[in-house]
Amino acid sequence: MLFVDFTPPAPCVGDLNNDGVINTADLAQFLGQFGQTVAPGTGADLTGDGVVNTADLALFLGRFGQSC
Ligand SMILES: [Ca+2]
Repeated sequence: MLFVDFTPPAPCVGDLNNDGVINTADLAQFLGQFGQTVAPGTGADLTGDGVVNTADLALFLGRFGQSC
């Protein structure tokens, strides 16, 4: 019997340009939004509090270089 996993892929936190890798291209986007107020959870607001700040940067850097 074949089981198919329909679990949706986990959101790739930090992959801002959705190319599957968290790299310098994402960092450029991240820094472009740093300090800005955005809709919670969008763009570089990785923590979902509506502000792109050092908390988001810490999360971003923790995932830097990973693929997903
Ligand atoms: Ca990317």
